Amino acid sequence: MAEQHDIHLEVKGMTCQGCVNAVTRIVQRKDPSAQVKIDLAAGRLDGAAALAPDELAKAISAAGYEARVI
Ligand SMILES: [Cu+2]
Repeated sequence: MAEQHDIHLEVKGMTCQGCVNAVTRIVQRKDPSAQVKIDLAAGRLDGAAALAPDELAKAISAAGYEARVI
């Protein structure tokens, strides 16, 4: 079984629910079993995934958002 990592990211550039859905899809494409909770107002993503947090931040940033591990 894949190791789960706690994920805590700051994500800048999300302005609406569509952005939240897009970021959620990016995470789930990388790891379909990932648990993700996004706080749009706070610009925060918390959850758990089999990927390293910085790998997820890179994938999200590649889609045009500004993500960093916090
Ligand atoms: Cu949006």
